[in-house]
Amino acid sequence: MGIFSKLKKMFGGTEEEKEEKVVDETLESEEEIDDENLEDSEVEDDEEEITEEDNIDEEVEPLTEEKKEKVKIYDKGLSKSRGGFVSKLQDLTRRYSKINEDYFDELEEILIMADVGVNTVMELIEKLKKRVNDDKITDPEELKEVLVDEMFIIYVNDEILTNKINYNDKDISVILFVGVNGVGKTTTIAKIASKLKKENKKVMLVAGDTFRAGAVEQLREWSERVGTSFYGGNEKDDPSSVLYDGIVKAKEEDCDVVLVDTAGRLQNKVNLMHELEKMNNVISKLVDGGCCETLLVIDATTGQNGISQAKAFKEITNITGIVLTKMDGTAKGGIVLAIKSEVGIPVKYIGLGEKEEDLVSFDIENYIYGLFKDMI
Ligand SMILES: Nc1nc2c(ncn2[C@@H]2O[C@H](COP(=O)(O)OP(=O)(O)OP(=O)(O)O)[C@@H](O)[C@H]2O)c(=O)[nH]1
Ligand SMILES: [Mg+2]
Repeated sequence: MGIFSKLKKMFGGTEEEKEEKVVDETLESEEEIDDENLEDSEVEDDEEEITEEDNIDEEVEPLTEEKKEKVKIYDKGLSKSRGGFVSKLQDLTRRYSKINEDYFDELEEILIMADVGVNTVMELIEKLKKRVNDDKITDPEELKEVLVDEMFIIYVNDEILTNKINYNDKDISVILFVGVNGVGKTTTIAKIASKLKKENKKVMLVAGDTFRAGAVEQLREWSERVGTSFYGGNEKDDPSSVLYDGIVKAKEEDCDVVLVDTAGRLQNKVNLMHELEKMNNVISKLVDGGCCETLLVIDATTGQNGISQAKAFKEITNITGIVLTKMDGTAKGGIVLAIKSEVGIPVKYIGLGEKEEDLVSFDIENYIYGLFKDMI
């Protein structure tokens, strides 16, 4: 069974549909089950049949309420991409009755337009051509699932890309948020602060963006709304000295986590590099183990531009994770694959809307399912 079919089984449909599916598939795979047997059998029995022998990895675990909620958020946040990128793929399948060179040319174009990234698209097309050849696939309908599976494989690709945030277990956890103007740094900090508060963590927000007028005030307002501690100097203060005082205050207040907003400008790479270096030195001086995460925020609607920002930031500082915001605002949907293959930094959070609960930890299975659920 393909990876996508497994995801569909895991996330898809209502509980009743799932139970029916289990029965159907058991019938297909276990010829010895006769009708009488099936009528009497409970779903639990069927699952036992399925997990026997080679089918052990096809067991479907019921989703917890929390996971169901997550599936819904991905579902809603990716609806634009389903209507754009994914519906183009569906249309392509409808228009071709046989796979040929023209089909691959069009497929290539659709994937490139969907922000998948040129190198990734080339890699994907090559793999698909090989699969078509090896498995003698002629029907585009049949290739759809292979395509989704190969996308998944590209993301997972031998490495374990963790979405876990590293917290400092020896000392206070300091997380820096970097990224260019308007990508969603400040709102992301507020959303994460609110999540941490719900986990009973004591949080301090530090306004390290002393450059843009109003930025300090904006973060102060968020801290009041969310109910966290706050430290901000005055506009035009040196961000590193604000950070120093902020961490000292956070320690005095016995905070668990410090979330640091930074100025979003990249006009001068050398300046920014020095500023981030200085901030990291301040953190290392005050905190055992130093900065535990530097999260780069990028706006999914900016496509290739976002990828270029990630590459540039990666050169000037040690980015440990990416927050991909505004995924709900793009119809393209493929940027996650470009980040994986062209940047190689794990996406740790994804923004699928403006509300606090719309920022969720990134999960490739939810993402692939949310995109392609209607296609296969
Ligand atoms: N639809 C949508 N909007 C988002 C998301 N994340 C952030 N935004 C919006 O993006 C806008 C900019 O967000 P900010 O947090 O102010 O961005 P910033 O990076 O701090 O901007 P500067 O401080 O100017 O550099 C706000 O209107 C947010 O509500 C998301 O996941 N989806
Ligand atoms: Mg901001």
